[in-house]
Amino acid sequence: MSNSPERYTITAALPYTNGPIHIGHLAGVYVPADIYARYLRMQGNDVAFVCGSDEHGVPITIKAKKEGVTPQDIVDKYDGIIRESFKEFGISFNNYSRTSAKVHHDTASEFFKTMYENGKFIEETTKQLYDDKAGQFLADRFVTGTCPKCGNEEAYGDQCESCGTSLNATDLINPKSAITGEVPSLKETRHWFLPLDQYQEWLDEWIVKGHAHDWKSNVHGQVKSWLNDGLRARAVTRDLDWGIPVPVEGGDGKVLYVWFDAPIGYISSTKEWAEREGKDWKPYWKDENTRLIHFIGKDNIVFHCIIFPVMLKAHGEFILPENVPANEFLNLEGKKLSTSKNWAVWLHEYLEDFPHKQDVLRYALTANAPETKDNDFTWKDFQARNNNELVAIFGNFINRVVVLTNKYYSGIVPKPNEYSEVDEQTIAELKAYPAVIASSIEKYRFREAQAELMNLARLGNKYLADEEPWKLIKTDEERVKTVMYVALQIASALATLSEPFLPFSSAKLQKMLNFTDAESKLSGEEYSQWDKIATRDSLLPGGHQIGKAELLFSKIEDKEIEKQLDKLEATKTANAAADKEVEPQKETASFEDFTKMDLRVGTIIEAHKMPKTKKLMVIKVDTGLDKRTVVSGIAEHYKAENILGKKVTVLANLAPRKLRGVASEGMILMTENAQGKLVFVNPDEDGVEPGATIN
Ligand code: B3M
Ligand code: ZN
Repeated sequence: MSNSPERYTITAALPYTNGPIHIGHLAGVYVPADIYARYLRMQGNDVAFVCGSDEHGVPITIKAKKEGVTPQDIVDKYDGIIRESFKEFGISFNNYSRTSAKVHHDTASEFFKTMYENGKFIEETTKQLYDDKAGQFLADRFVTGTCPKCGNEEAYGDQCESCGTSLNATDLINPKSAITGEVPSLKETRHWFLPLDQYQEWLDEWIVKGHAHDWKSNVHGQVKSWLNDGLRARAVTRDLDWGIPVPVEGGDGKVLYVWFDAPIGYISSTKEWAEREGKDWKPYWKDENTRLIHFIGKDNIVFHCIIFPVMLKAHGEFILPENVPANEFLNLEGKKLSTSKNWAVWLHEYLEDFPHKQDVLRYALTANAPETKDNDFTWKDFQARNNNELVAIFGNFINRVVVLTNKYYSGIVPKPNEYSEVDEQTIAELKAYPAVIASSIEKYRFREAQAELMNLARLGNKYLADEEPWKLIKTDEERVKTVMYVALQIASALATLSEPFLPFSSAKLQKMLNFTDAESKLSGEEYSQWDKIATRDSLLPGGHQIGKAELLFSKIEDKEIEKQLDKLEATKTANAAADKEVEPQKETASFEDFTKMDLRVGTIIEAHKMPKTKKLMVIKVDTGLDKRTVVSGIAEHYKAENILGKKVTVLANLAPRKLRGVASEGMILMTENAQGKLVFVNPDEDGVEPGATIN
């Protein structure tokens, strides 16, 4: 911690308002950013933590078209849901704005005009992809094709999400319109280009050389590889009607490219906040001493390390990011999170199933954060993190300390006697934790920082287990006073140091210990809430009254996890059904052909698995004409005893044939469900009797 407070502008990627947010968003961007912002505030720094809804761009218009509503309807709906989710999960933005707000339209237009008037764009008429059938140009997600860099066949017109490369739509191999599926033609249109190539050398100096040691290797490596490929000019305007109109001559019918306007949203959000707080926004974006940090997911690296910095540099009045600690991706139960396939844990749904357990999810996601490589969220791990760490270590320690202090001293912190060697050692370890955790946080290693917090809880747990005050109380009351005093100091340190990671539990614990960090700052103390642990002799002085014990965490039972896994299973089934290729229709059959088939309702009256086969079942069916044997390949899908009495559809006049020596007279009609299970084509309606023909 530097002694004098500093100014930080912390940004978190603006989520697209074309859907709710899920655990991948939290893990990748918002929980790390929040841990960092909360920590810096506790260190006494001046922090502007800003975000907002990203409301322009093709994904919004595609969603609006799909739902038959306007783009504004879509952004209003999801801006509300996302805002609520962030609030529920304690993501402590100083401001959360939205790019459809006037302050943003004004700020982005002004930004563009300044660059335009200073000749920072190349204005050019070029041939762009055009969908003759839809009558519109194809940019961004309106077109897909093969990425020229990595071969991903689902690359978009502006970016390949597989390798992260930023593209011009005309770079795509075998482009296809996402609107009509047609192969696009080329049509002339005029746009404004950001000449990235002119900044190649500067970026090389600033990032490849200048940030080789303090930017994460996954970020530095990607930037280096794009610079090695050579940067090219990128269009920053589009022939679209949803977005910020191009504010210069010739801009009619064109809007700013969403990735030009969105990062400027950080500046607009800061302006909106400063206005509300009666502050000046400019130092947060123009003062060289301000530390600007962008929290993003890896698919946004090119925009935050190349395109936006070039815009800031070209504009000339703004500071540049000090760091861009992008996370990799989080997977769910081994598969990529997917909004379109509903393969996600949606935050609003999580809270319905696990009310008041926001901290548990924050903790589990941080413990498995994809900080340097993609990582996997599993419900079993979520349960284990809660039950084996939060409940069994952190919660258990706090509960013991508070219960025993109430039991022995009616909740009043006892004055300690002489410290033993163990006490001295334990307090020395305690005082080291703020710096240990701070050091990991300041290196953006939040998994490591949180693990150290849990080690502090382990220190407390072990200290109590070793000292056993519940036994000592019978023989050495004076010793117990010291033990409980030391344990209470650890509990108090946990209440403070857990705040960035577990804000809700920290607040509950501070209330239980009857102090809030802010109040606990003795007047004139020249150190932060964070540093008081290492600098003060006593965090909870003897005589301080604590409150009653409340459970901080509760066990998560297996059945709650099963319910989540069942939900995912159902999603898999639904996706399989949606993805299932429908067999093409067979060639036309004449009515005569059809009348030759004699379809009857039958009832299964006997059934047994054919010995020495896996698939075959020998079934006796009452067809209304007779009781006959039919051999059917359903033994892997049904147990004989479960199909007795079932009404089925029988093709009665199929020529008899021998199967493994058993004569089969006819066929029971089956079909296959989405998971590939055979099911009966079944007239299982009341009153349908065997013999009824099926026409
Ligand atoms: N909305 C992409 C995303 O949600 C974009 C981020 C903008 S940050 C300026 O991943
Ligand atoms: Zn690619």
